Amino acid sequence: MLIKRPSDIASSEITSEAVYKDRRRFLQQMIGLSVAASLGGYLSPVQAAYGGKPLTYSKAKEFQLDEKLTPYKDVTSYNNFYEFSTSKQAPARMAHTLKPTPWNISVEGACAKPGNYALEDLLKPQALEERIYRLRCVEGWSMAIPWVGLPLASMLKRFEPTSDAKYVLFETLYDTEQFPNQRGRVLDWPYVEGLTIAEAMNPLTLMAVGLYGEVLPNQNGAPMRLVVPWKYGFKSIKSIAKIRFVEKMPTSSWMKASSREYGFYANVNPQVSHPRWSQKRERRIGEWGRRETLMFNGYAEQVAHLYSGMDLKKNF
Ligand SMILES: Nc1nc2c(c(=O)[nH]1)N[C@H]1C(S)=C(S)[C@@H](COP(=O)(O)O)O[C@H]1N2
Ligand SMILES: [Mo]
Repeated sequence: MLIKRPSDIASSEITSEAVYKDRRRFLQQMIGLSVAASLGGYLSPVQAAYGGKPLTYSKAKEFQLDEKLTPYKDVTSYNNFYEFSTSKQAPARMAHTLKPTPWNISVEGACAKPGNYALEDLLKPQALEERIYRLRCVEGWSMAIPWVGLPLASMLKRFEPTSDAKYVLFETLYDTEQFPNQRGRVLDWPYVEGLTIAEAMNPLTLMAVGLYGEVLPNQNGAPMRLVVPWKYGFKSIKSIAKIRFVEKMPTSSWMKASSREYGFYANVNPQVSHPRWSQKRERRIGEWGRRETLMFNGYAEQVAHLYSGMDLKKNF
């Protein structure tokens, strides 16, 4: 059981605001200590709570980041989630209409094990890990976020994709009761994204179910969202209800909205401008000034080989 129900939570885990703040400081110190003490690829399981339901996970040693984390408050109150609103402040206020439990994921297309899966069953045998990733929005801001999730590859492998599976398509839930802005036409709903099978299977690609040690807040894409850290933020689709293995390159919602501005690959690239603005610099949320944007958002070592010989200006 990964996600604790309220009845499973011992009263000792329910803390007052003051205790919680102290504990937060304490946990940050503990995390620092255990990083120093670790020898293996993973550190021992940690449980932390920042306000939501706590998750049990291990810190993935390879995927830490020597940068200040974006404060929890900013991560959970400055969001892009057009199913609620195009305002970045609104999702945190509105996202209570989303009901992330129970949640089913429909798996379709070129695989041996299609079906309708309960999220719980997909997570049960898997060990969650914490990875700190940069998230770079195409609009020019960024964050550093401690996600909790599992490698997308380990989730996809159990569906046994066939050799026809050249791409993976993802869809957000379509439900105008839970997502009121799906009644409007700001995008062609449901939100669709896609990856090549090699991108999906790359060890960096994460299926996140939490952040800051707790179950994903609704506004961050509960109960399950993609995190593809070398691509612009819009590739990291939230509240996924469908996964389909396909032979042809999917057309994403943003490609449909403006194919001139948003391509399939959407790799972070300071050398390739958006038609309306430069991508050379970014503003880290919660900090002053601007920093240089890094090629592939700083993950070139892990992913540049996926695009060798490709014209990145054409394949933006
Ligand atoms: N379904 C869905 N997924 C989405 C979006 C959205 O509007 N709807 N916005 C994207 C964009 S543009 C960004 S930058 C990130 C923001 O994630 P965050 O709010 O957790 O920081 O989510 C991405 N995933
Ligand atoms: Mo974004």
